[in-house]
Amino acid sequence: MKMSFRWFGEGHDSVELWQIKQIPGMQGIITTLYDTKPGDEWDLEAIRAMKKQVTDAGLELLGIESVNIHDAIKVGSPDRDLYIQNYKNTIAKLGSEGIHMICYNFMPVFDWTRSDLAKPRPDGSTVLAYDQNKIDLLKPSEMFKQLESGSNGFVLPGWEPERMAHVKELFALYEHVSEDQLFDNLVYFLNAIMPVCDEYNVDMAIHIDDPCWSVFGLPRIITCKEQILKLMNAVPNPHNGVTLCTGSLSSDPANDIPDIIRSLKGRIHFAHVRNTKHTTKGVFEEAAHYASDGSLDMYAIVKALVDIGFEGPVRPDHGRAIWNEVSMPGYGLYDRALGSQYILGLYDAIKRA
Ligand SMILES: [Mn+2]
Repeated sequence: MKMSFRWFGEGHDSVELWQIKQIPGMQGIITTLYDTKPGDEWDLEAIRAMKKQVTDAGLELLGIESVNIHDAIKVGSPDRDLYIQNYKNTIAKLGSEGIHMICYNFMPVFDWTRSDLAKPRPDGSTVLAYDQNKIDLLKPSEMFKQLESGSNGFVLPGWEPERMAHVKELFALYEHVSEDQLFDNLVYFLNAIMPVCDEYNVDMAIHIDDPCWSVFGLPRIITCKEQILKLMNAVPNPHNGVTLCTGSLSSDPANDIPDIIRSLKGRIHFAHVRNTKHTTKGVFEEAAHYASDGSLDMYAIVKALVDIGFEGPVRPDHGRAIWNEVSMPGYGLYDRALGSQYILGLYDAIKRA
């Protein structure tokens, strides 16, 4: 596996590339062009500048998270082919610049949902947390306000204010979209882009829905082993793959993560490896990567990735806020650096055993 770090780009991130470079074993960066809107075709010069910035820092640009999908594609409206063409052009440009992995998600309206961005833990650290009971009391617009006020001044990915200004219209768009229709629209999209992925050798890696059940009545489809395999079989091209996010999958404790990893040999193109702690159904919080701090068997997860021969990028995903660091919630330097070392320690020991 190649250890990587998500970086939001200059002006969007409290962490700098030189700091990331000093983390032992850190090979590369996962980033995106934050000034592009879903549906836009990416500019070639901007892609080159982004890549140069990363390589000048002695790091490799290991993939994009994310090239976001326009709602027309998710809803399946008549203008979707225009946005799919833009997406294909972006894939071609990324591939021609040596960038071969694109993470994306197919969740309606919200990329991810949390009820708390800074839940205190007994040791004084704070973490992102989810409590379905709290979410049930909120309207989507209230949740957005809550997240925005807790974001430490950063724009949270997937929660851009321009987008949230239209949250009512977005909900109306999805009013008549069933889970089956959403799934069919995803398959339509993937079938349309696979020839370009073949030509430029670009792996598409869909992120697991977070949390992996319906929130605010919106359809959710990438939630469990059965659904993931259904998508892999519907579009059997190996460029149609997964971002295996252990944190998102673990939101439903019924998901046996090592088993899911083993069922996806050759189809995992990117891994988010982190730990969560569960209390009751629908209630969880993010934990330190160290296995005993949460509910996941981190050894079994890394072992399964090694056993299926996974060699793609992995990132520690989120971290706790520790040592008074102020950052975008979940995306500080310190705890993600610690987490990367724990994952690499497990990886080295498993490889040598
Ligand atoms: Mn993730």
